[in-house]
Amino acid sequence: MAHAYIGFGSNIDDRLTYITQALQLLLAADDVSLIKISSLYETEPVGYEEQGWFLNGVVAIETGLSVHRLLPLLKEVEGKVGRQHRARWRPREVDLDLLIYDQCSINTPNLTVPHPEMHQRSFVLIPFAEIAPDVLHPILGRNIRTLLSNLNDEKTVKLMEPPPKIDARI
Ligand code: PH2
Ligand code: MG
Ligand code: MG
Repeated sequence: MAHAYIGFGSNIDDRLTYITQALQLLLAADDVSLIKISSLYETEPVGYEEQGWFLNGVVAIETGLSVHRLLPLLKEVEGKVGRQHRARWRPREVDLDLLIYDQCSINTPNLTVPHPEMHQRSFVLIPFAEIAPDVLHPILGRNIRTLLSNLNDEKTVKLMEPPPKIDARI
């Protein structure tokens, strides 16, 4: 069994509903079980800035799926929740990004693991550090807590208040 960490985000319409549906579908899949879900954070958009704020978080799962099966599952869940195709970095109903899969390091045209930008983004590292501060980044050789404390990202990331209750069961 592998441990995988998936970042999720939404910045359109009812963000919480999209995220809840995506987590329910992911966790209902064969060979995927929940370890932990972070709190949700309201985050300022990074990259293309003329868009609404995101809700972001990170989920830790245990899975028997290989990376090459997990990735299509994430895309399938995004589609089922209703993600529309738009240009890169534009608003999205839901985005599921594979951040870390055990200590695997993979670099192919379709897939880069660990996620190439994860260590530069506070909207990823803050929720990640909340649930799994000791996980090592397979390439940088630092744990998530250290990556976060070394990070210089000015973008606002604030805990969602009041904390929503995400029911990850279907
Ligand atoms: N995702 C992006 C680009 N910018 N900004 C925030 N705050 N949260 C995101 O999830 C996000 C982003 C590309 O996937
Ligand atoms: Mg993304
Ligand atoms: Mg993505």
